[in-house]
Amino acid sequence: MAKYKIAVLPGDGVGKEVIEAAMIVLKRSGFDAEYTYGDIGWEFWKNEGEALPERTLDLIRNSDATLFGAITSKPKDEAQKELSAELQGKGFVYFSPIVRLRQALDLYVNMRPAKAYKGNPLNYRDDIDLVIFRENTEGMYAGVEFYPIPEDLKEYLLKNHKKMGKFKDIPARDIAISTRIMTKKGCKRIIRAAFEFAKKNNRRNVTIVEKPNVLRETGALMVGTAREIAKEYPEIPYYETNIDAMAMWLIKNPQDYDVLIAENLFGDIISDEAAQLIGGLGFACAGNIGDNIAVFEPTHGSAPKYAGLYKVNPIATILAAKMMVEWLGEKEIGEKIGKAITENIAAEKVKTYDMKGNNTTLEVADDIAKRL
Ligand code: GGG
Repeated sequence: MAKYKIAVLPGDGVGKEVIEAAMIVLKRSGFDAEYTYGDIGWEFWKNEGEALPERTLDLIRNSDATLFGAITSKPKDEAQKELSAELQGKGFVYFSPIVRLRQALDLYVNMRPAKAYKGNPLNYRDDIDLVIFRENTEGMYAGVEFYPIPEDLKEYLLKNHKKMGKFKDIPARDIAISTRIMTKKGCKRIIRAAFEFAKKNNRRNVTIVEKPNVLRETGALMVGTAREIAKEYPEIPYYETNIDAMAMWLIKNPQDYDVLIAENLFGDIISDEAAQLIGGLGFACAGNIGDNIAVFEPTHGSAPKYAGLYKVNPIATILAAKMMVEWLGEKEIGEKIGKAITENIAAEKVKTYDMKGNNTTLEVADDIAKRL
């Protein structure tokens, strides 16, 4: 019997291709696993009215870890039109499967490393090595939104919040509200995870990225909680930065930062910015991690225009596979994969179009696998 049970969710578009590539590397790496493929993505929405079927959630729950490719996601109205004729009008509503997956399985950490691999001509600098801990279940992506807003909500806000006064003459039907819901528990666990990671891995510093001078309540909760927890790790230098300043510092001196903690939306934005500093989305991976369940993925989407062309860079997904084996405790195998990736990049021979190469997704994977 294999040591690990791994769920594999290729998803849509190039998701299928990058997963095929990562599997070449995983199977050659000595990682002892049995793989079960699961359903997620657009075809399941169209045919079943559910892009993330319950059977897939069960597969993830019953596996040691999951490797996920990419999904196509469309706005609600567009999604509705593409639902198969027999499911139309039956009350099916489209939800982003990736957001639902994170929330349904309570995968509260979204860990996004941005490490510059030596010799990558796409690096902004060669000395960038930071890890973003993005809160993954609440904040601006909690999903509590209104448009139009209910009359009684408008009334309540007019009565209870003086800042609402300026909207009093605008009809409720013309007002949209998105909430940024943050809880003490949610703040505590993402901050704790970041400090524990920093401690275990001898990282240089931890920075909380927020905006408490404007987002006075939610921002204060996050920063206040970070200050409390930071006191338990006096050996780790702790900093606070506003999100807008962080966007600038990441360009000015990214090498000075190490572990960053951010709310869901802020973390989403700075992790794409950080990805660009180390070669773009072809090098950006993420671990969605809860207490016992974890799903690893490239951060890029399904890139429909490239689907079927075997053109996109598989390194982000191979890095996701590396993160997965390391999370499972297989440090040596992870290091071996990391070394093979470093060699492939430094050789500058077998590379995809984003690196000004002509090789296919699978040729890059083969080259990395041969170096293991
Ligand atoms: N591998 C990550 C992925 O597939 N991302 C696509 C995505 O996040 N789409 C936006 C959404 O589903 O809300």
